[in-house]
Amino acid sequence: MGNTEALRHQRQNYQPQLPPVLQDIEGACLRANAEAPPTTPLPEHFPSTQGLPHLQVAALEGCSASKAPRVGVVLSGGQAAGGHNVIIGLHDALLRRHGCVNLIGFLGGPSGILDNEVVELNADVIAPYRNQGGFDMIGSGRTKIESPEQFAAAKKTVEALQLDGLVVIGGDDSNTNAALLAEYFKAHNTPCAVVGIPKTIDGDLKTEDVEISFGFDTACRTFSEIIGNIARDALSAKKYTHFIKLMGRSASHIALECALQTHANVTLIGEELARNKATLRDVTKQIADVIAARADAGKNYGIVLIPEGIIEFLPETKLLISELNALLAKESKSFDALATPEDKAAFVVKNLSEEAASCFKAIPQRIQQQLLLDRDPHGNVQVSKIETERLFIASVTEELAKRKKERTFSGKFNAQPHFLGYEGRSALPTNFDANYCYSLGFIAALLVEQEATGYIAAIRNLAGPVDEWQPAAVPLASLIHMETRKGKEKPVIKKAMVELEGPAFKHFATQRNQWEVNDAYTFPGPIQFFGPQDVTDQVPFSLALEQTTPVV
Ligand code: FBP
Repeated sequence: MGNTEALRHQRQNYQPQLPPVLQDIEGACLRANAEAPPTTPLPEHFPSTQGLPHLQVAALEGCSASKAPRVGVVLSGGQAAGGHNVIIGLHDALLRRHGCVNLIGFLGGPSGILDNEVVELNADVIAPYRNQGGFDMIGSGRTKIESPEQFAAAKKTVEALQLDGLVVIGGDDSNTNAALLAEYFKAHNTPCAVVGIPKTIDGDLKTEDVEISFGFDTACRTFSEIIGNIARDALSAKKYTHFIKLMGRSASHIALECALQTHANVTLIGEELARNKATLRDVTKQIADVIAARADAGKNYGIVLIPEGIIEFLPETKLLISELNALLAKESKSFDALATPEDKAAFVVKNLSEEAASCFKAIPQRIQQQLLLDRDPHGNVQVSKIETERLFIASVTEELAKRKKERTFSGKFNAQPHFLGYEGRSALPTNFDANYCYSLGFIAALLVEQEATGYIAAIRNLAGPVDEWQPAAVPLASLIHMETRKGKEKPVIKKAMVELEGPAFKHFATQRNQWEVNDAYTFPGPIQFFGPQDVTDQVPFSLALEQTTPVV
């Protein structure tokens, strides 16, 4: 019988690559980066942690380890491949610098901090997770540490555990939390350094200094493999147009990266549609035009990529969602008391503005129900659960039927819906994510040991070979700006959206016309761990383009 775990075991033996300055972790130090002056846009929110310098990891004469720190680590939010390697990097760096490790993991995400639920992370516990996907070593969660009581509970826990450092592995919101916790601990004389690590498959935690979040590469490569397989099937069967929704929340980074990797016929980019003030009707027409042009060329098949957050960008669906959120928050009692889905639909139609109600009535019943029933604990529409791929299949079917009647479309249209998300979040990390995460763990170990609180670990020049990576740390407070969240102004890390003037989008924009009717699909195949380096050690195409490396 074969060994179904053979690859997993081989991966456990992979030794992640480190940039030179981290290879010699025993002699590594942090020093201020003179070229990046300290900036704190909102000093009033960070009186104790404002004005911190940007840091670089360097090998300095006479640099040596100080006392072995006691460190807690937490995984926060959705899974992203490589999280285990951050923890293992942290462990290995502490061991190499101090000869011993005092590392504990908070169970189930930030709630583990509030409830002081922990597990000791020693060499035996972490060993099975080397270079493995998922967050199952300690679990994750979406609890936010926001209220004064929660901050006080976090302080109580780190004091009870005598932690010198807390490493928060999370996305924009979790790193905002890390910035606020660092400030709170400093202001309350709790000597625990809080360090953030950029995690999320969505790719929306990104700045000039934080080039990419981990997990994005593995997720996009997994999705692109599947899209390539579907494209090959479409080319063979020649009878389906596949509508593929891709996870990624509001930003369309994943859709853009997958488009660059697979050359799908149509890829919607939410940020572009918003800039063009495109309506549902415009997008339907755009997709139908490509399907009709392909049909004229004898191609009754194709691939359409749809980012998860698209309906937040189209004016009428955006208005509908915001009115629904407000209405159902205000009228939750009367709404919940209604017995049937039909009664609920009638109730909202009666209470929405004319514009929002007509948008609601125009969308398929199945999607109407999702808008009304799949709501988060705050009562808001769960945008990620809306089957936009089916929404567009319905609207394009209608449009093409109309064109058929008018004799402007004579092709065939058979659609297949897909949703890619969970398939890519916990896959075996690519070499890029495995190396990146292991290195981030090393940087976090240095930051905690040197009491550098309020920083996010980062690496510059990530599109280059690992030998040329430049480990660094960026003050979290320098990334914070004010934003309206649930009707209140809050200091938060800004979500990075697709930059329409950036090289990745511009490259896509110059190529996409050729991908519409030509069958220019590329077939990336599965992530590879063995073989030539140009196959195993690829970097995300959008990152390469941003760092002016050509992609093919
Ligand atoms: P994070 O922002 O926490 O990294 O979440 C990533 C993500 O995969 C999103 O793309 C997606 O919308 C969301 O998680 C789904 O999360 P859940 O499975 O908890 O509903």
